[in-house]
Amino acid sequence: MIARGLLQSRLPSIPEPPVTSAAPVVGVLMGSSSDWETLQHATQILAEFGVPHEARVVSAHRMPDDMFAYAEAAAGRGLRAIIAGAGGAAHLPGMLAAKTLVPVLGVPVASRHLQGVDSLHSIVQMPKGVPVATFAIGAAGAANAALFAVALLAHDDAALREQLRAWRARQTEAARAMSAELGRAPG
Ligand code: RP5
Repeated sequence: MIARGLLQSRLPSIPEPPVTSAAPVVGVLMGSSSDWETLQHATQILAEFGVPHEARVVSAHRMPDDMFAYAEAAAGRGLRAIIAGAGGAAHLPGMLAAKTLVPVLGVPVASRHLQGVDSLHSIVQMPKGVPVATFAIGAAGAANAALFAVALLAHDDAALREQLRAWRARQTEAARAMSAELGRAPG
């Protein structure tokens, strides 16, 4: 385990994370604070399940050294998954994956000009050998990446597995209730 002081000295320019746990097991990274509107859907799910996590801005093209330092320290810090969201020519998930064996879950952020199709292609089209598990563009992808991380962690955590099962059951009940709501809709 890398001492926190040492880690901080290796990551000098990463701003204070908006969400943090003393011992995070999931890292939520994004290329810009403008991605937070999307990636907060991941941290909301992780918080709901009580999964210790942290969120940080680590830009692949503006902070490449910080990105590599984060990836190299990830396993030693106890991270079990990294959710990485970026927009445009979105290199962050793939370059993190190139520097760590911790599973990287990529979230394409909707971009201004191509609505995130550029981000999706950049993240999903990893050449053979360094995989990035890629999710849907935008909020749904961020939430699903977090649910996938929960499922990974639930593999050896019976309590978390039960939480996930109950979450799915509530979702099913909410969907079943939708038919009844149709009759009550105005008009
Ligand atoms: C990417 O460029 C970020 O992931 C973000 O989606 C996009 C725009 O960044 P800003 O110009 O808003 O900082 O690196």
